[in-house]
Amino acid sequence: MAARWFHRSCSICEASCGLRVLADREERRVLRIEGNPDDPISQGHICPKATAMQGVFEDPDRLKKPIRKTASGDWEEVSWDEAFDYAATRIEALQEQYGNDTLGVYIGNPSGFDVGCLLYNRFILESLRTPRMFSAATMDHFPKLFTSRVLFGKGSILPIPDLDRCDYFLCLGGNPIVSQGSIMSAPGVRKKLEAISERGGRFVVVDPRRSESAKVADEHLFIRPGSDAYFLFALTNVIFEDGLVRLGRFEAFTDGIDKLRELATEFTPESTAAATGIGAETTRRIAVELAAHANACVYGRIGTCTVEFGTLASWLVDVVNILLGRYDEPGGMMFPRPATGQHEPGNPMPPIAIGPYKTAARGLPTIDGHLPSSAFAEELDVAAAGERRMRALVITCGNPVLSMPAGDRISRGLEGLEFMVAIDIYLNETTRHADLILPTAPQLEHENFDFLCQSTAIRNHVRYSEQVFEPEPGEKRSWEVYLELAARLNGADPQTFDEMSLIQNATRFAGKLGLDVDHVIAQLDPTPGPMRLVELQLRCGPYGDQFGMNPDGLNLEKLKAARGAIDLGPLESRFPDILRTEGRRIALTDPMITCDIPRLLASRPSYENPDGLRLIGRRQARGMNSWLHNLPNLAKGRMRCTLLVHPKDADRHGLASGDRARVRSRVGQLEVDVEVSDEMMPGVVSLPHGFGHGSPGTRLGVAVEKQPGVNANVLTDDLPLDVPSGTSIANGIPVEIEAA
Ligand SMILES: Nc1nc2c(c(=O)[nH]1)N[C@H]1C(S)=C(S)[C@@H](COP(=O)(O)OP(=O)(O)OC[C@H]3O[C@@H](n4cnc5c(=O)[nH]c(N)nc54)[C@H](O)[C@@H]3O)O[C@H]1N2
Ligand SMILES: Nc1nc2c(c(=O)[nH]1)N[C@H]1C(S)=C(S)[C@@H](COP(=O)(O)OP(=O)(O)OC[C@H]3O[C@@H](n4cnc5c(=O)[nH]c(N)nc54)[C@H](O)[C@@H]3O)O[C@H]1N2
Ligand code: SF4
Ligand SMILES: [Mo]
Repeated sequence: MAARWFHRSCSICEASCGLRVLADREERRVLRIEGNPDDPISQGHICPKATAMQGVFEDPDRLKKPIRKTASGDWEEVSWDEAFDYAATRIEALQEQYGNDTLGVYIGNPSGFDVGCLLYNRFILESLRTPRMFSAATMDHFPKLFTSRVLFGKGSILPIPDLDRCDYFLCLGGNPIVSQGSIMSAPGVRKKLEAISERGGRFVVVDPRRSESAKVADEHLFIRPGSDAYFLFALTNVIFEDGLVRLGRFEAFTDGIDKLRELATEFTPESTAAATGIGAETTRRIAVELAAHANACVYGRIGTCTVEFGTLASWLVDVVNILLGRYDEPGGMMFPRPATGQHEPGNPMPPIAIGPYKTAARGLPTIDGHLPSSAFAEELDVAAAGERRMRALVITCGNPVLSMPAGDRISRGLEGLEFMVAIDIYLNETTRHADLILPTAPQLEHENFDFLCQSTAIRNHVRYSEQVFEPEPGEKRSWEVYLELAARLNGADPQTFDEMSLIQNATRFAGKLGLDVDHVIAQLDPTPGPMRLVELQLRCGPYGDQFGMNPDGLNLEKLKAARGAIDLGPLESRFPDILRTEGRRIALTDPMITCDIPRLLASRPSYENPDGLRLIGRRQARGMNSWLHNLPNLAKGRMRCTLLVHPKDADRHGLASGDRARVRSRVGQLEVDVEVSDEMMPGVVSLPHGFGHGSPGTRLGVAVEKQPGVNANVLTDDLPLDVPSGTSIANGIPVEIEAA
C-alpha cells in the first residue's frame, strides 16, 4: 500500500497542534509530518518539537520490550507475562512485609498527553493500594489547582485567558513563546499575543528575565523571583483604594470582599516595592490600566506557582481578576466546557482533604491525595525516613532524578530501594535504577484524544488522533500495561476488569441522562481500550448525540470523520452554574489560603535584601523537560544548558561568557558554563532544568553526546515549600556563584 496522510495531534505539549503525518504503514516509515492547515484550532501551526513524534518512534534507544535487571546489573529481555508476574509478586511481598505504604507511586508529565494513561491510571492507583502518591503536579501547577479547588470547588475548573478577545494581557511568570502556552492551550500563541497589540491592546510581561515573551510584549517589568504575591497584593490594594472594584455578576455569589480589603491594607505599592523591585508608581499605573481596559486578563504560570508563595500568588491572580469583573466574561479569564462533560453542573465536592496520610520523614500530609514532590527524596532516605521509608516504587512517565528537588539525593535513594518498576520508554537517569522497565508503545502507535486540553483551551474543541502504525509485535500500549499490571495485582483477568469499568462508567454517564445502560453499551464500539470510554463520555456530554436523543450531536464517528479538531466555539460564561462549592458560592478569603498571609508578611525583609543571588529556571524551545534530548533533530546546535548571569553580577564574581562557574545552594552544587546576559534582572541567575545526562548505565547516546548539561535540580532545596499546597520551590532559590 502506498503512503497516506494520517490526522492526529502532537502530544508533546499542551498546545496539542493538529498534525498530518504522511506514513507508509507497511514499510513502517514516516515520510513527513506537518501542521494540518485544515485544522480549525491550530490552523497549520507547529513548532520544531512536532518532529519528536517521528523521532521517538524511530529512536534506536527507545525501549520496546520489558527488561529486567539481572544479578550482575545487566538487563535482560523478559516476556510480558514474566514481567507482570515479577512486578506483582515483588510488590505484594514487600507490601506484606512492610505495609502497603512501603510502596510509592510517581506519575510524570507525559501521562497527561495520553488518553490511555489518563483513563486507565485509576486501575493502577487502586491496585497498588498505597497512599504514598507523588506526581509532577507539585513541581508545577498545584497551587493553581489548589486555589481552583478552594474557590470553585474543583481543581480542574481553571481560569483560561480569552486570548483572542482580550485587550490587555498581564502575564506573570509564564513564557508562552517558548512553552507554547500552559494552562492556556493556544496553538500559534505568538501570533495571538502579537495580535493583542495589533488590535490596540497591551501585552505586559512580569518576569525576572527579559524572556522571549517579554521581547514581543509592549512592556516588560523585572520582578524579584518569588515576590509576585507582594506585587499582586499591591495591585489589590490599589484596586480597593482607588475605588476600581467592579464585581459585576460575581457580587451575587462571592463572599469575603470586606475581609479582603482589610487584608490588602498591609500591602501598599510603597511597602512592597523594595521586595518586588517594581516601583510604586508602576504598580499603581498597572492597576489603573487593568481597570481601564474592558477586556483585561491577569494570568500567572510557573513563575507564580513553583515559588515560596505559590498559593497566595495564584490566589491573588484570581482575586485581581474577580475584583475587576474579569472572570467568566468574554475577553477576560474564562472557563472551558469540555465535551466529555467534566465541567457540567454537579453536586458540591467535599473540601480539600488534608491527610490523613503523612510522610515518614517530616509528617507532611497528602493534599487531595498528593504528597509534595519535595518529600520524595527524603522518603527514600533511610536516615530521614527510617523504618517507614519507601522500599518499593512504581514510576510512570516520570524522570524525578532530573525533575524533582534534590535530584542527586533521589538518585542515591532509588539505589537503596528493594524493588522498582518504571513504565517508561527510555533507560534514563531515573529508570536505570529500576529492577524492571515496562515500555509503552509511542504516540504514533496508538489512538489518542486530547482529553486534558479540553479544560485549558482558549476555544472549546475536541480532537481525535488516528493511530498511524500498529504496535510492533511484543509492544503494548500504555492502557494495556496499566490494565494488565493492575489485573495481575488483583489476581483478576484484564478483560473482566475492563468490562467492569465500562459498566461502572456507563451506569454513571447514562444514568445522568436517564438512558438505559445496556442500550448505551450495545451502541458503543466493543473494541476494548480508552476510546470506548471517550465515546461514552462524548455522547453523554454537553455537545453529544445522547445516543439518539440529540441526533445532530457529537459522536466518535463524526469526530473521526473531521480529520482534525471540531471547533465548538469561543468560551462562554459558565458561573455560577458550574461551581462545585457549597451553595455555589465563592469564598474569596478562605482560611485554607489566607492562613499563609502572616508568613508572607514575615518574609518580606528576605526579599528586600538585594545582595543575595536567586536562581530561576528557563525552558527551551527544543526540549520538553528532560526527555527530548535524545533526538538528533532537537539536540543539535550549541550547548543549551548554561547559566545566564547579569553583567554586573558577572563582574562582581569575576566571570565572563564561556567561563565555568560553580553554583552552590543549601543542598547541592554544580559546575556550568556561564553566559553573561543583560536579559537577566541583576541579582538573578537562570539555569534550565531537565539536563544532566551523563549518568552511567543510561541508554541515551545522543543526549549524552550532544546536550549532556547539568542537573539544575541538584540545587533545588527540598526543605522549603509553598506551605498551603505543599508545592516545591523551583524558582527563587538562594545560590552563591564563583569562578570554578
Ligand atoms: N528546576 C525545575 N524543575 C522542574 C521544572 C522547572 O521549571 N524547574 N518544571 C517541572 C514541571 S512543570 C514538570 S511537568 C516536571 C516534569 O517532570 P517529569 O514528568 O518527572 O519529567 P519529564 O522530564 O517530563 O520526563 C518524562 C518521562 O516520561 C517518559 N516518557 C515520555 N513519553 C512517554 C510515553 O509515551 N510513555 C511512557 N511510559 N513514558 C514516556 C520519558 O522517557 C521520561 O522518563 O518537571 C518539573 N521540574
Ligand atoms: N519548549 C518547551 N515547552 C514546554 C516545556 C518545555 O520544557 N519546553 N514544558 C512544558 C511544561 S511541563 C510546562 S508546566 C509549561 C510551563 O509553561 P510556562 O510557565 O509558560 O513556561 P516557563 O518557561 O517555565 O515560564 C516561566 C517564566 O517565569 C519566569 N519566572 C521565574 N521565576 C519567576 C517569579 O518568581 N516571578 C515571575 N513573575 N516570573 C518568574 C521565568 O523567567 C520564565 O520566563 O511549559 C510546557 N511547554
Ligand atoms: S507547540 Fe506543542 S503541540 Fe504544537 S507542535 Fe510544538 S510541541 Fe507539538
Ligand atoms: Mo509541567
